[in-house]
Amino acid sequence: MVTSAAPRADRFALTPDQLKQFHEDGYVVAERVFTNDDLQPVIDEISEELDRKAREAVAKGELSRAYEEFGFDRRLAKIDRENNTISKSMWDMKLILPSFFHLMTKPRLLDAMEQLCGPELIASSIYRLRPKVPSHDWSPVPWHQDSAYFEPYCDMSLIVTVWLPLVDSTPENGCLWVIPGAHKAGVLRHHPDQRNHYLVIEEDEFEGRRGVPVPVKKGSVLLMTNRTPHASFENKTDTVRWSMDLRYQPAVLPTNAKISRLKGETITAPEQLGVPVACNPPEPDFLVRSQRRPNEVMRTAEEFVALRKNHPYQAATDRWGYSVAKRTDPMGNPYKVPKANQG
Ligand SMILES: O=C(O)CCC(=O)C(=O)O
Repeated sequence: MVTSAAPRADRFALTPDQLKQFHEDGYVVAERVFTNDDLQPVIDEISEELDRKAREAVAKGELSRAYEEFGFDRRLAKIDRENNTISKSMWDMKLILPSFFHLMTKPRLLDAMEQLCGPELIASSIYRLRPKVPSHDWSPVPWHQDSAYFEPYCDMSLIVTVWLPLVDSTPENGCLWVIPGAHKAGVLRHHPDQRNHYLVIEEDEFEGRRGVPVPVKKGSVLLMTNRTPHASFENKTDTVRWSMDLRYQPAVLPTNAKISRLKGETITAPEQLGVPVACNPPEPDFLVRSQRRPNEVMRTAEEFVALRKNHPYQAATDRWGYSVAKRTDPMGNPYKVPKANQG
């Protein structure tokens, strides 16, 4: 007898209005995608890392005390007033934690991603952790489209950004802003900022369209297309705006995930000039949901951590005078390029 898995009772679905807004405006907020229980392991693992870094800094004489009496939303803000290397060392993709994998693969989130990208679903492992501490000059992120960082070949395909706060995000603590409808114009001109850290769109490129703030509560997510211009400004509170951003794409697009290719999917071969190995070659993709090759779905956090740590650097197209190899992190250090790929 053939048995099939029972449908999950808590399957998540974006409503028709939400789907319409996503496609028309380039963004939508989906509420209550995550429970506190979903987010707590991430908060706990980040807090453990922070605790370890704070104690290490105290032992080295780089911090007067560890501020352990403060909770998740305040401790790093207190530390940062004395020592700003700790917050910078947690920014971006520097932390690779098992709980990140569990969050990226939560069934309700993947349900929404499947609605937008289809059933053969890749998590592009371009994930970022952003502890936006108060009054910092590096944590505001200038106007940009995520596609500006990706391969031009993928410009007109859909890669979904999932922006999720680990505390409520508000205009005061630096929530995201978006330009509704501007995703329809394609990829606008970008240039590297003065520190060669971020890419920037000058506001006159928006031809009069104005940005709107998008406050998002903890547990909810902001979904954006890869061409939705967005930015975030200074955190004017005394707490930390912790957030993560994740990305998903259909497997039909270029991907460096180790999966078999199906008929009609993009494959990369030397003779296929112009097809990149992935939409963002410097970082590794993995399969998170699949009907047609379920055995190739990544199942464990250990695999994710190993993939992330061992990914061999793959060059990306440099269309703005801003290649990853030349980029600097918030501390002014070059991004790590594995030795085998240098020079
Ligand atoms: O979290 C932020 O402040 C910026 C996020 C962002 O630029 C992104 O998700 O692409």
